[in-house]
Amino acid sequence: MARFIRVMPKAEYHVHLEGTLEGEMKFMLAQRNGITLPFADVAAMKASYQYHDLPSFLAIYYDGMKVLVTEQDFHDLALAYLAKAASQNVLHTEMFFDPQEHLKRGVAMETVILGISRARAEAAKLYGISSGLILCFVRDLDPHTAMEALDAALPYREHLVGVGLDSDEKGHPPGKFAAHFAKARAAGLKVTVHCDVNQENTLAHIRQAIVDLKVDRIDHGGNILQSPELVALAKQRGLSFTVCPSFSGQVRGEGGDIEVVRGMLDAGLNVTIASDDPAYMGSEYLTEVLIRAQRRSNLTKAELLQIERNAINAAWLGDEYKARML
Ligand code: ES4
Ligand code: ZN
Repeated sequence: MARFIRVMPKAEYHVHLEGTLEGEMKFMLAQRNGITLPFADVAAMKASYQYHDLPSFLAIYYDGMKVLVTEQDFHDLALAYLAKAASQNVLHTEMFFDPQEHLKRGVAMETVILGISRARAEAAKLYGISSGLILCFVRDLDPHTAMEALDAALPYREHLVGVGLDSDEKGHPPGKFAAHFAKARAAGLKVTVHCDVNQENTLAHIRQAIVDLKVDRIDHGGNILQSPELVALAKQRGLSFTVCPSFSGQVRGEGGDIEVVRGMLDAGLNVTIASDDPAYMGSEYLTEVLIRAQRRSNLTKAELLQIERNAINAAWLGDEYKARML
């Protein structure tokens, strides 16, 4: 079964590029940029990756990304992830990034986007992997800075496929960003939002996302199983869900996404599986995450193929391109 998962063609839509920053690269970039990390070595740093909830994870994740400064840094980060994904037979990936965190530190939007895009072009040539880029609004920062990030990115519109909404969900419903999503849509971008499992008011957030914002995808979203009405609506819309069993497995013990994969599949939802923040989750990339999900939910080979078919179908690419991949 593990071999089947390893060789199966795959696609990934829920991976935060800053969450693919491996300890070794963090040390290398810190040295290159003259930044001192408060750890003796990579092992000590990795040992500090202890989380008990989403905020305690996010604090470590945001602190870690401070070593990303130059265009070359963003290039190296993206190329390393794309090489790893391609080595696992990921044919296509759409990657999140959190520009507000970089703008805040004085790193220009151009530096971030052009570095990542240079890596995307190289990876397409070197490894045959295609990719898209999704600008995430950091929902617990001032919404005004999210609008500034969008405005700064729009001159680079052709480098993006969509916008997302991530970070700490508590007290920050998707509806708070309605104007941001409307502006992104007007520019032809797709929309997805994180509605993480077992956060506060998750069902209300899912309803806002589907009914009010008419999102194109939902990230996580497993609490939808509590509402047959919303399940029916999601199916009617053909919405896909990006479920991250590894992240939830590590942050909340046995709770979270790993618990909902079987139920979501049985409910007939378009489930896709993704790695979220692999460098912070024991370096579990898509193959390892699928192996974890397979074991926990007793997924059959047919179901695994269905999950990856769902993923290919959910790509924010033209139909002609998708037909070639299938
Ligand atoms: C994130 Cl809400 C959330 N979950 C996992 N990784 C993240 N990176 C930024 N926001
Ligand atoms: Zn995420």
